[in-house]
Amino acid sequence: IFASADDGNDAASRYQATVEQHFQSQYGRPATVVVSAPGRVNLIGEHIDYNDGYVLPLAIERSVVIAAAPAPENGPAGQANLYSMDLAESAVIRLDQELQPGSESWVRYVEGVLDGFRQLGVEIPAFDAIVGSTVPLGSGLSSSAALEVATATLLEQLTGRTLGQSEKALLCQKAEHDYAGVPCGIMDQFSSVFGKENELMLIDCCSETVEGIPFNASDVSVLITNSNVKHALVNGEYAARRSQCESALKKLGKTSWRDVTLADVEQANQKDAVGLNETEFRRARHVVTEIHRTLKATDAFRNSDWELAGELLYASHDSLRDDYDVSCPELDILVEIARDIGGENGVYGSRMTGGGFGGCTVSLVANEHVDAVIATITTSYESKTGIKPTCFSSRPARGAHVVKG
Ligand code: GAF
Repeated sequence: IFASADDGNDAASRYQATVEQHFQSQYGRPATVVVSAPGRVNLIGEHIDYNDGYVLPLAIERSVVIAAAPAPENGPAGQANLYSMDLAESAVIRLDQELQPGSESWVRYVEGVLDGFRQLGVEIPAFDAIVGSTVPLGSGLSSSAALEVATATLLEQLTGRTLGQSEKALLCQKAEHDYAGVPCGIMDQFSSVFGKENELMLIDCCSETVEGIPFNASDVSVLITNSNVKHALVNGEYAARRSQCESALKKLGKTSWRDVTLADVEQANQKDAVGLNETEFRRARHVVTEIHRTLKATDAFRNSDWELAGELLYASHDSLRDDYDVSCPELDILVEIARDIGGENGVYGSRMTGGGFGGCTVSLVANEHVDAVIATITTSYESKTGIKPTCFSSRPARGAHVVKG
């Protein structure tokens, strides 16, 4: 846990220096460019970024860092050489051929972004790179979006083609669709691009605009707890949720979830009405109630009303568990532990965050209780599941940027 803003920034600088040094020892020359792009944690507005909703994430003090340099004159032409520090794995991307989706590895996120630049008519020069990440991989904190956005930020430097912020986020979202096969919304890539210190982001997923919500609260922390479980079939389930929602919206006779009320959904559940099946009814109920909760929670955060914000976090979790079916026993246990600790011991609210089926919870915790809360969560979760959780808190961090170059 970083005790102060300076600790967080120091840790980030140290990590950037480590990745840069790794470049020097691997390739025998200094990196000319170093870029950093953060992961994110979503406070509320889950599974509604692809349902015309609003989401309220913050970029976190955990990032993907890439150190790179153009290939040396005498090096192998027409390829990008990559090395992942976390996976201890090298990869070569051939730049003298067409890029094609198909890879199953982390390299697909890089390839997807390279292809996005190519489709803009930008020529990619040969380069060498080291990739490092302090975002836990595959834990619902957007490690893949951070890698995509870091890659795009690197390519801006290497090619001289600068993208608009939304353009960059959307290019990265397309990389995720085309190369990872995940039909995601815009939240993760927007968060990694638009993040600002001391601000939450209210992202309007219809207009694709971002409003900064000040959050430099000295009295509460955003505590992230990794359940350290990942359940299979996540991607298939994600795509299934998307199509169930599309089908429900169509049956409701609307073109946007913004125009659907809870009364519409409830009516549609009556016999002989438009015929939402039971699953579609619950999906629809999650979408409309979560849109409403997100706007209400945004006001609560604006007003530093932590009790109300916390209640809405719990309500969001219940809806994701019961109506959207994207939680899992381990996440439910973490949220129950938070509820048991309770407001009187500093926990205002808690919920699963990100795509679900494992990964992390996010909790709103009074600062003076954070250490005690972490201790209780750790002991309790381990005794109930046999798994050690990982906890850290994060303030809102700066979005993707060039560290050197
Ligand atoms: C994943 C997706 F990538 C996001 O777009 C979002 O839908 C999220 O799951 C759920 O809110 O992170």
